[in-house]
Amino acid sequence: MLGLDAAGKTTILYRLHMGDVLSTVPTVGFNVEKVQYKNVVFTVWDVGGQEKLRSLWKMYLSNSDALIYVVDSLDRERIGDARQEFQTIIKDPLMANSIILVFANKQDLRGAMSTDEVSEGLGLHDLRNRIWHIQGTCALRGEGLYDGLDWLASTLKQLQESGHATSVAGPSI
Ligand code: G3D
Ligand code: MG
Repeated sequence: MLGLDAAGKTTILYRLHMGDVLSTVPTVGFNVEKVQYKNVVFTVWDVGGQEKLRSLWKMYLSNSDALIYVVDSLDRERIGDARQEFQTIIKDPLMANSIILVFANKQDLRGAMSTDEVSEGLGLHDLRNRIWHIQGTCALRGEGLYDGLDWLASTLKQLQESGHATSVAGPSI
């Protein structure tokens, strides 16, 4: 799970009570949580805002079958920055086969970009040969989070059943 600073990643992690928290690794600058929801074990990397740490995101990407990218839908000024980061991440060869879930967060706030505007802002519609989904969320109230994860879980299940190569054996991302 990635996204610009203050997009809502930590709030989302906190809101997700996806069954048991399997492990928590508190580390300076970022949190790593393993949580299980349905058929999927999520390893959630909540990367902090420090530039130096953010540039290490490549390390986190190996073995991920899905990317959750979180956007602050109110922050029209930084949607360009979000687009740049998002496009860099998904174009990395390590991410070539990963499916993409975008949380257009902070939908509760007046003036927030719609999911269509966020899709436009990130350039989602221009992606070729990628499986993606955008979900409006309000992390504060926990709204939309499980809808997004349901999409992730069922899409990964379908891909695995159809023999699509996933980077990890078994139902995990
Ligand atoms: P980050 O981990 O991506 O950096 P945080 O982001 O989870 O720390 O969230 C940044 C701020 O946005 C927090 O406010 C948090 O409460 C708020 N926030 C997160 N999700 C939502 C949402 O869906 N709606 C609204 N209105 N606010 C949200 P503070 O004031 O604690 O810094
Ligand atoms: Mg955070």
